[in-house]
Amino acid sequence: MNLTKNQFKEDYVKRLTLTFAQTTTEASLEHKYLALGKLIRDYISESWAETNNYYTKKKCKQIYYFSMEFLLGRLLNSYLLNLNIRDVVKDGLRDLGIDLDTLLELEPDPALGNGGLGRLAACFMDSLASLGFPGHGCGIRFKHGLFNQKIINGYQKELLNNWLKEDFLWEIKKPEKTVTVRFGGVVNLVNTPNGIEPVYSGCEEIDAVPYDIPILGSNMETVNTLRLFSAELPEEEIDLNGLQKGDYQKFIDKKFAVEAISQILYPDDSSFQGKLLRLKQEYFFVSAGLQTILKRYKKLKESIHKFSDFVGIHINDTHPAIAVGELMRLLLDEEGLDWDSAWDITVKTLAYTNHTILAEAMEKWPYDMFKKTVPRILMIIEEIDRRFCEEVSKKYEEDYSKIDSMRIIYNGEVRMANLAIIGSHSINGVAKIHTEILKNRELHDFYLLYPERFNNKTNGITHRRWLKNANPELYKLVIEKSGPECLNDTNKFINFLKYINDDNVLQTLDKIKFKNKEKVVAFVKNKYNIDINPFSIFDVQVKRLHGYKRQLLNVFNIIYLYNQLKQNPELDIVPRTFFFGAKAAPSYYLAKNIIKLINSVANVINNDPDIRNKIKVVFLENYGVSIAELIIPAGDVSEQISTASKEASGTGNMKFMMNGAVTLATLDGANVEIYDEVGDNNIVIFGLTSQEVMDLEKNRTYNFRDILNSNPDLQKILTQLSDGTFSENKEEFKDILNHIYGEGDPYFVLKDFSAYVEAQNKINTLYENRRGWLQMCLVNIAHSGKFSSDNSIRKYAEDIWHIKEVKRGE
Ligand code: CR6
Repeated sequence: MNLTKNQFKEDYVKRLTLTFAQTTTEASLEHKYLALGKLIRDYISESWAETNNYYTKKKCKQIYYFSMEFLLGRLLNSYLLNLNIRDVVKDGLRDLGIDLDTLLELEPDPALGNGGLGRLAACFMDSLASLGFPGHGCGIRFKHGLFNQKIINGYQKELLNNWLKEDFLWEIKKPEKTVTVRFGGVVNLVNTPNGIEPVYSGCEEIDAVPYDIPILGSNMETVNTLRLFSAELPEEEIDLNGLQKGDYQKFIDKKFAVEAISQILYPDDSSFQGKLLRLKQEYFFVSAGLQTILKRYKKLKESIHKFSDFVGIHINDTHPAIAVGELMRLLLDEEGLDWDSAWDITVKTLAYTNHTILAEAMEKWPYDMFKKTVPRILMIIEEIDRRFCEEVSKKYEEDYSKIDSMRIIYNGEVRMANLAIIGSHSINGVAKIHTEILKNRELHDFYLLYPERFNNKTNGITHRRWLKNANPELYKLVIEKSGPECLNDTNKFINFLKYINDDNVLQTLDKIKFKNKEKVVAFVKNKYNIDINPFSIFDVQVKRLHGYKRQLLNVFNIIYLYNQLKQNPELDIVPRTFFFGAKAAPSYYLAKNIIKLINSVANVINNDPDIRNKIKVVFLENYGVSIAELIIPAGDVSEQISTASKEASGTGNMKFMMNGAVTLATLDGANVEIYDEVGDNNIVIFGLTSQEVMDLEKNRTYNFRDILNSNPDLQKILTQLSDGTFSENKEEFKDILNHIYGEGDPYFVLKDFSAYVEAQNKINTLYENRRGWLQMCLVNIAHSGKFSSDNSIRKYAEDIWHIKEVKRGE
């Protein structure tokens, strides 16, 4: 956008005065921030309306990305960067005596997601708009996002997230676009002159009110929409007469029950609890989204049979898989299509991404709960299932085990992954190895049945947020050295390799990293009063806390190091700071126990004079997008140490790589592709391979005691978990001990321990060679462009959605 400093200043002062009747000297910081936000919103609004009109006028095929989670992060800085007015705004505000960075800190960070899956959806939104693709998001406007984590005495406490306490600047409520979503009741199929029609009785009807957030592309032209639905009680039910008659309590109960649907995000990442409210949430936003899309489609005046030529709907994991049933319902019941036509449209419209192979994450709803909640959808799914079984039995005759493994309704449960697969034309995994495991193992039967539907789309991250926004100096260096062609094509980051032997560039890299580390040093001092050494290796593991991600392996190595230093305080090691950031699902006891262990170990190590500050351990509270933006640019070592085969892709691995960290990893998820890119010399790989893990699991031959018996270091560590070293309460770490002794070390922490220690030693050696280390960082940055979500989105667009970039001028 073209904006001069003077124009901006004029606009800003006017906005502040009009909104708050104040001058820049009188206004509070909050008002200064709000005025800036409102002004930027004005700047965006025109393009937003134009984009929508253009899509409709040109009848562009539009994609709707249905996702339970969108972990957007703060938006103001992204908007400024994408409008290309950040510098002008910063200078203009400075003239007015206002510091932009201070205002940016005032923005709430909307935490409408748990982890990688939600953040991926946000990166995809950014890439869609920046590349000029007509692609929007559809989800839930949770009143309370993911809980805020507070660490008290080393334990995680969950506090209610209240991101909507103040008005959220970027959303626009669209009450006129409200649709009704129906739950429960009884449905009878009745013969009418128009054919068989469902007749509902005793249903609960809920308003789905849309709130739109503009997704502004860096092309400064496209503004797509993220539509989040909020559950409200229909107005006609607010019967004031009733209230006067004393039905007040009933009214309150009802309002509470309805609003509960969009009240709170379930705090589970890669795990599933069959909670009724969750099923309602899923149906709620899927039904609202599909109804809205159909309404919009009607305006095009095209035949319903051509629906999939104009609309693509993406199912992000199984959470929106109920879309298969709901789209069928709309086409059959509302549009009056016959089954075969409706089914054809449904399959052509829908596409599904699988994000995990973990059995505990698979959504399977109890049949009775499903029937009670969405009776008409169940009827339809039963018919889909019946037809599917009929089709498959023709092919496999009496092979019931095959049919049983694939059918939707089985053993009293409705299996959502099976529904998504049967109802979609495309099924993709999120990294090469993950897709291979799906094809060859987890979904093998489906792969044999529908080989053409399966494809891989490796995840990506938007370099605009994770480099340009989070690490502006590094971004500037990369662009300056690798050429302006990088601006539109991150694959050209590879040009940066030319500087591998350029000492000036290497020194600059070093300086940038050091500055980023100093920011973290100041943050940690200010927040936790811990002194850390900016010259130490910043070794970072930030992600959700989960057994398979093996934060425990990391802690065991720290304890091992501690023991070594205690034995020999003179030991010459490269100083290290170990950072952790992780939220645990509130009912995941093992994960919470690991958080307690990290904090207890930190407490002992950080305060032990024998250690002489050679190692420090820092737990960063309330890890989310904003903390990620601080710590990732400062990382030297990126810990990606999941049990091979369990991490579908990972995306933190890509963010660290792009910011010049060296990856310490197992060959899991997208680590494999990072390894393929940078080669053996620029990554440190250790541990069991996926195949080895899967073989051990299959043969049940792993016995952790074999490892323990032959490793005195490990024996000592496990003993220390109950001998008072880290907690006076000897029972403190019982969940962890039970995980090893009771469950038999299911994630192979002990098995991979020695290899991990060795890998960490290798990191020390590599780090000591400064020039060599900086060269590794440079190689990683140069190859990271491959993992931009722009690349992922281009592939989704071409292979799955069949959409083209839209240039409004043409
Ligand atoms: N937990 C995967 O575990 C992947 C993201 C996004 C996850 C992770 O490896 O990078 O999805 N899976 O594809 C689920 O949420 C089910 C995740 O974030």
